[in-house]
Amino acid sequence: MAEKDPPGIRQKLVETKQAWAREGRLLTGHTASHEQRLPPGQRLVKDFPVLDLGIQPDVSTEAFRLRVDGLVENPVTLDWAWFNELPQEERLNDIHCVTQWSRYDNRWTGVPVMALIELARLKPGARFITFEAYDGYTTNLTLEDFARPENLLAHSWEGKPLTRQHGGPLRVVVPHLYLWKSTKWVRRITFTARNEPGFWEVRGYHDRGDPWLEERYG
Ligand SMILES: Nc1nc2c(c(=O)[nH]1)N[C@H]1C(S)=C(S)[C@@H](COP(=O)(O)O)O[C@H]1N2
Ligand SMILES: [Mo]
Repeated sequence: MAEKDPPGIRQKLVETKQAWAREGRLLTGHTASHEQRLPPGQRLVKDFPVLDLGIQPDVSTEAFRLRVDGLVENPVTLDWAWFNELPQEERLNDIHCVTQWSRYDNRWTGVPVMALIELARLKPGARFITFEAYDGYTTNLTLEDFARPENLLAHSWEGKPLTRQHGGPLRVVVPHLYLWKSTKWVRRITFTARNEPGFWEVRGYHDRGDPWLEERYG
Protein backbone atom coordinates (compact mmCIF):
# COMPACT_ATOMS: atom_id res chain seq x y z
CA MET A 1 0.00 0.00 0.00
CA ALA A 2 1.44 3.34 -1.02
CA GLU A 3 1.84 5.90 1.75
CA LYS A 4 -0.63 8.41 0.38
CA ASP A 5 -3.43 5.94 -0.47
CA PRO A 6 -6.86 7.27 0.45
CA PRO A 7 -8.00 5.39 3.58
CA GLY A 8 -10.69 2.75 2.99
CA ILE A 9 -10.01 1.97 -0.65
CA ARG A 10 -10.65 -1.48 -2.18
CA GLN A 11 -7.05 -2.65 -2.07
CA LYS A 12 -7.84 -5.91 -3.93
CA LEU A 13 -9.31 -4.04 -6.89
CA VAL A 14 -6.35 -1.69 -6.98
CA GLU A 15 -3.92 -4.65 -6.95
CA THR A 16 -5.84 -6.41 -9.74
CA LYS A 17 -5.86 -3.33 -11.93
CA GLN A 18 -2.16 -2.75 -11.27
CA ALA A 19 -1.47 -6.33 -12.33
CA TRP A 20 -3.43 -5.72 -15.56
CA ALA A 21 -1.14 -2.78 -16.29
CA ARG A 22 1.98 -4.88 -15.65
CA GLU A 23 0.72 -7.71 -17.86
CA GLY A 24 -0.72 -5.47 -20.57
CA ARG A 25 -4.12 -7.19 -20.23
CA LEU A 26 -6.86 -6.39 -22.78
CA LEU A 27 -4.42 -4.92 -25.29
CA THR A 28 -5.35 -5.81 -28.88
CA GLY A 29 -2.30 -4.14 -30.42
CA HIS A 30 -4.58 -2.23 -32.79
CA THR A 31 -5.40 1.43 -33.01
CA ALA A 32 -8.44 2.81 -34.78
CA SER A 33 -9.76 5.98 -36.34
CA HIS A 34 -12.65 7.85 -34.76
CA GLU A 35 -14.92 6.70 -37.58
CA GLN A 36 -14.96 3.43 -35.72
CA ARG A 37 -17.34 4.25 -32.88
CA LEU A 38 -16.23 1.42 -30.59
CA PRO A 39 -12.52 1.75 -29.69
CA PRO A 40 -10.31 -1.36 -30.01
CA GLY A 41 -10.70 -4.01 -27.31
CA GLN A 42 -13.88 -2.45 -25.92
CA ARG A 43 -17.29 -4.08 -25.58
CA LEU A 44 -20.60 -2.31 -25.54
CA VAL A 45 -22.83 -2.36 -22.46
CA LYS A 46 -26.39 -1.12 -21.99
CA ASP A 47 -26.33 -0.76 -18.21
CA PHE A 48 -24.17 1.83 -16.43
CA PRO A 49 -21.45 0.08 -14.40
CA VAL A 50 -20.06 1.74 -11.28
CA LEU A 51 -16.30 1.93 -10.94
CA ASP A 52 -14.30 3.61 -8.22
CA LEU A 53 -12.04 2.95 -5.23
CA GLY A 54 -15.04 1.83 -3.19
CA ILE A 55 -15.46 4.83 -0.93
CA GLN A 56 -18.35 6.74 -2.54
CA PRO A 57 -18.39 9.85 -0.32
CA ASP A 58 -21.76 11.28 0.67
CA VAL A 59 -21.48 14.95 -0.34
CA SER A 60 -24.62 17.02 0.11
CA THR A 61 -25.18 20.05 -2.07
CA GLU A 62 -25.05 22.13 1.15
CA ALA A 63 -21.60 20.83 2.03
CA PHE A 64 -20.33 20.86 -1.56
CA ARG A 65 -17.48 23.20 -2.47
CA LEU A 66 -15.43 23.28 -5.65
CA ARG A 67 -12.03 24.90 -5.32
CA VAL A 68 -10.46 26.21 -8.53
CA ASP A 69 -6.89 27.35 -8.03
CA GLY A 70 -3.27 27.19 -9.11
CA LEU A 71 -2.06 29.26 -12.05
CA VAL A 72 -5.19 31.40 -12.36
CA GLU A 73 -5.86 35.13 -11.95
CA ASN A 74 -9.11 34.44 -10.16
CA PRO A 75 -8.98 31.52 -7.72
CA VAL A 76 -12.48 30.68 -6.50
CA THR A 77 -14.28 28.37 -4.12
CA LEU A 78 -17.71 27.75 -5.60
CA ASP A 79 -20.61 26.62 -3.47
CA TRP A 80 -23.61 24.86 -5.02
CA ALA A 81 -25.64 28.05 -5.59
CA TRP A 82 -22.77 29.87 -7.26
CA PHE A 83 -21.90 26.84 -9.36
CA ASN A 84 -25.49 26.69 -10.63
CA GLU A 85 -25.37 30.33 -11.75
CA LEU A 86 -22.74 29.40 -14.33
CA PRO A 87 -23.98 28.61 -17.86
CA GLN A 88 -25.67 25.21 -18.08
CA GLU A 89 -25.52 23.04 -21.14
CA GLU A 90 -26.28 19.53 -22.28
CA ARG A 91 -23.91 17.07 -23.95
CA LEU A 92 -24.52 13.66 -25.50
CA ASN A 93 -21.53 11.36 -25.65
CA ASP A 94 -20.06 7.86 -25.48
CA ILE A 95 -17.93 6.78 -22.53
CA HIS A 96 -15.14 4.20 -22.43
CA CYS A 97 -13.73 2.53 -19.32
CA VAL A 98 -10.28 0.95 -19.47
CA THR A 99 -11.74 -2.24 -17.89
CA GLN A 100 -13.28 -2.79 -21.32
CA TRP A 101 -16.86 -1.48 -21.23
CA SER A 102 -18.17 1.34 -23.39
CA ARG A 103 -21.57 2.95 -23.16
CA TYR A 104 -23.14 4.99 -25.96
CA ASP A 105 -25.31 8.12 -25.86
CA ASN A 106 -25.02 9.42 -22.33
CA ARG A 107 -26.87 12.67 -21.82
CA TRP A 108 -25.18 14.91 -19.27
CA THR A 109 -26.13 18.36 -18.01
CA GLY A 110 -23.73 20.75 -16.35
CA VAL A 111 -21.28 23.58 -16.78
CA PRO A 112 -18.98 23.47 -19.81
CA VAL A 113 -15.35 23.36 -18.75
CA MET A 114 -14.76 26.35 -21.02
CA ALA A 115 -17.03 28.47 -18.77
CA LEU A 116 -14.99 27.52 -15.72
CA ILE A 117 -11.76 28.39 -17.50
CA GLU A 118 -13.22 31.76 -18.42
CA LEU A 119 -14.18 32.40 -14.81
CA ALA A 120 -10.76 31.40 -13.44
CA ARG A 121 -8.77 33.34 -16.08
CA LEU A 122 -5.66 31.24 -16.66
CA LYS A 123 -2.17 32.60 -16.25
CA PRO A 124 0.12 32.03 -19.24
CA GLY A 125 2.07 29.22 -17.50
CA ALA A 126 -0.98 26.98 -16.96
CA ARG A 127 -0.45 23.82 -19.00
CA PHE A 128 -1.75 20.92 -16.88
CA ILE A 129 -4.63 20.23 -14.53
CA THR A 130 -4.77 18.17 -11.37
CA PHE A 131 -8.15 16.98 -10.09
CA GLU A 132 -8.88 16.03 -6.50
CA ALA A 133 -12.02 14.28 -5.34
CA TYR A 134 -13.86 13.84 -2.05
CA ASP A 135 -12.78 10.17 -1.90
CA GLY A 136 -9.08 11.10 -2.13
CA TYR A 137 -8.84 10.13 -5.82
CA THR A 138 -6.69 12.22 -8.13
CA THR A 139 -6.06 12.36 -11.87
CA ASN A 140 -4.36 14.69 -14.34
CA LEU A 141 -4.95 16.15 -17.79
CA THR A 142 -3.17 18.49 -20.15
CA LEU A 143 -4.86 21.84 -20.71
CA GLU A 144 -5.40 20.78 -24.32
CA ASP A 145 -7.39 17.72 -23.25
CA PHE A 146 -9.34 19.66 -20.62
CA ALA A 147 -10.21 22.80 -22.60
CA ARG A 148 -12.51 21.11 -25.12
CA PRO A 149 -16.05 22.21 -25.87
CA GLU A 150 -17.57 18.77 -25.18
CA ASN A 151 -16.12 18.51 -21.67
CA LEU A 152 -18.51 19.13 -18.81
CA LEU A 153 -18.68 19.49 -15.06
CA ALA A 154 -21.83 17.42 -14.90
CA HIS A 155 -24.48 17.42 -12.17
CA SER A 156 -27.10 15.42 -14.09
CA TRP A 157 -27.30 12.29 -16.19
CA GLU A 158 -30.35 11.54 -18.37
CA GLY A 159 -32.12 14.57 -16.89
CA LYS A 160 -31.78 13.48 -13.27
CA PRO A 161 -29.29 14.57 -10.61
CA LEU A 162 -26.20 12.35 -10.70
CA THR A 163 -26.47 9.62 -8.12
CA ARG A 164 -23.85 9.32 -5.42
CA GLN A 165 -22.58 6.10 -7.07
CA HIS A 166 -21.82 7.92 -10.30
CA GLY A 167 -20.11 10.87 -8.64
CA GLY A 168 -22.89 13.21 -7.55
CA PRO A 169 -23.30 15.97 -6.81
CA LEU A 170 -20.63 16.85 -9.37
CA ARG A 171 -18.26 14.98 -11.65
CA VAL A 172 -16.01 15.78 -14.55
CA VAL A 173 -16.85 14.25 -17.98
CA VAL A 174 -14.01 14.07 -20.52
CA PRO A 175 -15.45 11.63 -23.06
CA HIS A 176 -12.56 11.47 -25.54
CA LEU A 177 -10.31 9.75 -22.97
CA TYR A 178 -10.74 6.61 -20.85
CA LEU A 179 -13.19 7.25 -18.05
CA TRP A 180 -10.64 7.16 -15.23
CA LYS A 181 -9.83 10.74 -16.36
CA SER A 182 -13.42 11.78 -15.48
CA THR A 183 -13.23 12.53 -11.76
CA LYS A 184 -16.32 11.74 -9.71
CA TRP A 185 -17.12 13.82 -6.56
CA VAL A 186 -14.73 16.50 -7.75
CA ARG A 187 -13.66 19.00 -5.09
CA ARG A 188 -10.60 20.71 -6.51
CA ILE A 189 -9.31 21.67 -9.95
CA THR A 190 -5.76 23.01 -9.95
CA PHE A 191 -3.98 24.52 -12.95
CA THR A 192 -0.25 23.81 -12.92
CA ALA A 193 2.90 24.35 -14.97
CA ARG A 194 4.02 20.73 -14.51
CA ASN A 195 2.30 17.44 -15.05
CA GLU A 196 1.40 15.64 -11.80
CA PRO A 197 0.36 12.02 -12.42
CA GLY A 198 -2.70 10.91 -10.40
CA PHE A 199 -3.90 7.75 -8.66
CA TRP A 200 -3.95 5.37 -11.65
CA GLU A 201 -1.22 7.15 -13.60
CA VAL A 202 1.33 6.31 -10.89
CA ARG A 203 0.08 2.68 -10.89
CA GLY A 204 0.94 1.81 -14.46
CA TYR A 205 -1.89 3.52 -16.35
CA HIS A 206 -1.21 5.78 -19.30
CA ASP A 207 -0.65 9.48 -18.73
CA ARG A 208 -3.16 10.45 -21.43
CA GLY A 209 -5.49 7.50 -22.06
CA ASP A 210 -6.84 7.83 -25.61
CA PRO A 211 -9.12 4.80 -26.19
CA TRP A 212 -8.68 4.80 -29.99
CA LEU A 213 -4.89 4.64 -29.59
CA GLU A 214 -5.39 2.02 -26.88
CA GLU A 215 -3.41 4.08 -24.41
CA ARG A 216 -4.38 1.82 -21.51
CA TYR A 217 -1.00 1.48 -19.84
CA GLY A 218 2.15 3.52 -19.95
N1 LIG B 1 -13.35 10.35 -7.44
C1 LIG B 1 -13.21 9.29 -8.23
N2 LIG B 1 -13.45 9.44 -9.55
C2 LIG B 1 -13.35 8.38 -10.38
C3 LIG B 1 -12.94 7.12 -9.90
C4 LIG B 1 -12.68 7.00 -8.50
O1 LIG B 1 -12.32 5.93 -7.98
N3 LIG B 1 -12.85 8.10 -7.71
N4 LIG B 1 -12.82 6.06 -10.78
C5 LIG B 1 -12.67 6.37 -12.21
C6 LIG B 1 -12.88 5.22 -13.08
S1 LIG B 1 -11.63 4.09 -13.14
C7 LIG B 1 -13.98 5.10 -13.88
S2 LIG B 1 -14.13 3.87 -15.03
C8 LIG B 1 -15.12 6.06 -13.76
C9 LIG B 1 -16.39 5.28 -13.52
O2 LIG B 1 -17.50 6.14 -13.46
P1 LIG B 1 -18.91 5.49 -13.15
O3 LIG B 1 -18.80 4.79 -11.82
O4 LIG B 1 -19.90 6.61 -13.13
O5 LIG B 1 -19.19 4.50 -14.25
O6 LIG B 1 -14.91 6.99 -12.72
C10 LIG B 1 -13.61 7.49 -12.63
N5 LIG B 1 -13.59 8.58 -11.70
MO1 LIG C 1 -12.12 2.76 -15.02
